[in-house]
Amino acid sequence: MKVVAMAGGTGSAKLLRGLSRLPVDLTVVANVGDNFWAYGAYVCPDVDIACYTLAGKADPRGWGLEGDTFEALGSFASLGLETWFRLGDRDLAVCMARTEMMRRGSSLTDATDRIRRSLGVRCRVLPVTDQPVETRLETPLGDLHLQEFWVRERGRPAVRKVRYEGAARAKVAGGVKKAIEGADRVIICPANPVTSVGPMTAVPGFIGLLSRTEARVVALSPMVGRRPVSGPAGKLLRATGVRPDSLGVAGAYSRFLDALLVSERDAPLKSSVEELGVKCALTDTLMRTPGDEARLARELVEA
Ligand code: FO1
Repeated sequence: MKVVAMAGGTGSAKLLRGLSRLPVDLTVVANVGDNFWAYGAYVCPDVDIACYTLAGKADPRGWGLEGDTFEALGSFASLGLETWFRLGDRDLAVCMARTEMMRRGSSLTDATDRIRRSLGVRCRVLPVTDQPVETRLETPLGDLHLQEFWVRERGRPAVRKVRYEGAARAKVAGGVKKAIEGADRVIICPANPVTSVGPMTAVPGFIGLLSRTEARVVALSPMVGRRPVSGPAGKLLRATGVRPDSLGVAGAYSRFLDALLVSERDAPLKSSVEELGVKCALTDTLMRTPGDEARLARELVEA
């Protein structure tokens, strides 16, 4: 079975680990909206956490490499740079290698492929597009990059508006188009609908691909009640006028979604989700152990 997993950050990475243990042909399509320039290097957090997790090298905190050191960061600080973005030394090396490959003419897709192979990752990891797309938030502190909002400002500023800069000029990467067209299942990981899935569906043609594919499109909701399992999804769903719960997620994805796995605590939402034409299955959606990751991966493939 050919499975395409659309992935964002931490929650997605856990599910990818579960999916990678199933006997399926897995392709990961990663968000690029939170890509960020730091210390002269092009950082691609969602591409990287997918690769690090699938290589068994991710730090349990949800970003970066396990056991990494922060010597370069100390040097940047003593040189007077702001160091709120804590990029580890080996992580910095990966990002610098990517920057160098791209400076010499590689696409982000090709650079990602070299990186995932060097880490020993067997499945394909594809950035959704090779053009820059940047999630930017309008706040009382001004127009902020997602990393400035989430890491520097700790997600505190009010958010008035979210936009995906560059998305209108971007193109779905060729490998992504082929993977979705040839898939049996497209799985939307429990990613932030606004900052992880939104930048992908904002790329012209992506929603058409999801709507037209013969693959079943299934998602695992990142919300339990009105709270996200992690990250700022609740606040950002509200800012974009979407109900901050699984019904809101179903509505946001209803144009292309066949089934949604929802927390059993949200059983009262089931009939409203199904009125949107989306099959709703109830389960324990939290991933505390590798057993949970594998169970949810299986349930999604079978949904
Ligand atoms: N998240 C943090 O909360 N603090 C950090 O200092 C931080 C550094 C960092 C470095 C590299 C990287 O790939 C990700 C990093 N993240 C950090 C995670 C990142 O901000 C977001 O969680 C993702 O962009 C969301 O997908």
